[in-house]
Formats: sequence, structure tokens, C-alpha cells
Amino acid sequence: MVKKTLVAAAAISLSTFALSSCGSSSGADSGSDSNDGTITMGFAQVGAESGWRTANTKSIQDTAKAEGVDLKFTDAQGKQENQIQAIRSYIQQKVDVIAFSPVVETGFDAVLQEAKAANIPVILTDRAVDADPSLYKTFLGSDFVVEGEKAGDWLVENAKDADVDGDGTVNVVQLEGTTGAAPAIDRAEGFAEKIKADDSIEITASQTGDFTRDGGKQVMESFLQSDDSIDVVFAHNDDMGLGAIEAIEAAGLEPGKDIKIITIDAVKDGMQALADGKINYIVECNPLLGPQLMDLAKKVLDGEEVPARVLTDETAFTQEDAKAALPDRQY
Ligand code: GYE
Repeated sequence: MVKKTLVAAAAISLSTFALSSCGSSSGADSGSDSNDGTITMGFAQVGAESGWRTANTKSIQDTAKAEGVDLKFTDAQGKQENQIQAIRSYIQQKVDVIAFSPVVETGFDAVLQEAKAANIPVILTDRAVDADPSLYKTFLGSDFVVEGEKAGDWLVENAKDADVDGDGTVNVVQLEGTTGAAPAIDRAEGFAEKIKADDSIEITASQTGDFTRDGGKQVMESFLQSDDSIDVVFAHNDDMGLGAIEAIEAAGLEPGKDIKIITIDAVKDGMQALADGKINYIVECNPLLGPQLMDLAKKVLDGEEVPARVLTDETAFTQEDAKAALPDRQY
């Protein structure tokens, strides 16, 4: 509810002013030579790996359209080299502003330097980079460490219940996101930190499922083959959790009961599985970043100061919460 209000407020505030270009004629911090009042944004997306990503892409495209932003959009298909190539082409095209969601945290320094040299401001959305912060204007997105912490806190609170086989140890297998990606690194860190509070909780296996349903399914199949004492799955996103559900069911076990499942994102399919009792807890990660992104782009191009870090507002859901929230869920 709070989140929706914020998003609505952002949308209203955007519609109260016309987005204006800050091309060369305005003298602002942009490499664009357009002066017809339209902002041109080059957006380099990660890919289409998950329900979260699909909702994120739609939010950015819909908001750009509604606000009259000329959006140049590319899908890097999960490959950093494609993303770097797309950013270079946006620099060549002299767009007003570049936004992207970095596939991984490292390796973007050179291309960010090139954008800076061309006077084109860069806004990071969703994922962070491990680079000199002066190379980008702001980073809009979730706090992934906090998301991992929320998942860990829930497990600590429900540890007794989660020890499904009652052997005194809560054996957790972790399905990691894309190796080197900020949400995979930070969610693992936040979760590990919180479960330290209970000695009975132990991560017995951890492997990447690349944020995809298929990846989650395959990794879970191999975990199940080598270990019959798994109590809990902690998946870094809903899609991998949904893949794990398929593997658990195929092994003749009941997800949510024989093996507890915790995920992150809260997309519709995940929320449905939560309401159906197949997932036990979901930490929300909000993909609807379009309104805040366009708002930040306008401010940056108007030469306004923007905070170095802009957080999105998020919550978490139990099975009961999911039943209540599902009818209004947009994505
Ligand atoms: O959780 C996952 C997606 O970067 C927050 O990427 C995003 C993550 C999201 O593939 O589903």
C-alpha cells in the first residue's frame, strides 16, 4: 500500500512538469545535440531472465512513453560485453542520458569513463557497480543486503518449524543469482549475517541458478540427488524458487512442507505459489522503477542535485499476506 502510494505520487509529480531536454543549447551536463525539448535516454537492460526483469522493463518503457521520453532500449541477454557495446553506441549517438542495470558489479570503469568524457550523465538502476562513484550521477534501486537480512531473520524466527526432519539442524541450500551480480553478492551476505544468530542453521550447499527458473530447477535436482536432509531452500529470486518447486515435486516431495522455501522478488507467480503454500516467505524487491528513473533523469538534465543513492520502498510477505495482496498485484 505504502509503495503504491509512493509510485502514484512519483507519477503525479512527473506529469506536473514537462520533461525538457538539456541538449547542447541548454548548456547543461549533456552530450546531446538535440534541442527540440525531448529527452533521449539510452537504456541498457540486463536481459529477460525473470518475471522481475519483465516487469522492470515494462515499467521503464511505459513510463518513458507516458512522459514523452525518447527511449533507446537494448537487451544484453545477460552478457556484460553486449551491455558495454550498447552503452558505447549510446555515447556515439549522443543521447542525453544513459541508464543501465549492470549485469555484474565490476568491469564497467572504462565505458563509464568514456561516457563522462562525452559529458553524458549515467544513472544506475536496480544494480550497483563497484567503481568510482564520480563516474555516475546516482544509483536507484533496492538495498539487496537488507533483502537478504529479512530472509535470514524470518528463518531465525521460524527455525524450529524449518527443522523439518527434527534432527536439530536446519540444513539450508542456497540458489544464488548470477555470479558477480550485486543482488547475488549482497543477498547472500545479508542472509549469512542474520542466520549466525542461530547455531542450528547451516548452509550446506550453495550454487548459482543464474536467476532463471530453469537454472533453479537444474541446481535443485542435483542438490536433491546428493542430499536427503535438505530442510530449506533460500533462492535469490522467485523464478529460481519456482524452478526448485518443480524439482522438489518431481522428487516426490511437497514444497513448502517437506522442504521450506524462501525467495526474493514477490512477482505474481511467486506470490501465487506463496498463497498456495508452496513457498513459505517472500521478501519483496520492487521492479517498478520507471517513474523514479524518469524523474531522476529530468532532474540530472536540469542540473539539479540528486542524492547519490535513491532507495525503493519494499516489504515482505507471509502466506496469509500473499492471499490478501494477490488480487491487486500488477506484475
Ligand atoms: O531479483 C531477479 C532479477 O537485479 C533485483 O534480477 C534484480 C534481480 C531480481 O533477475 O529476479
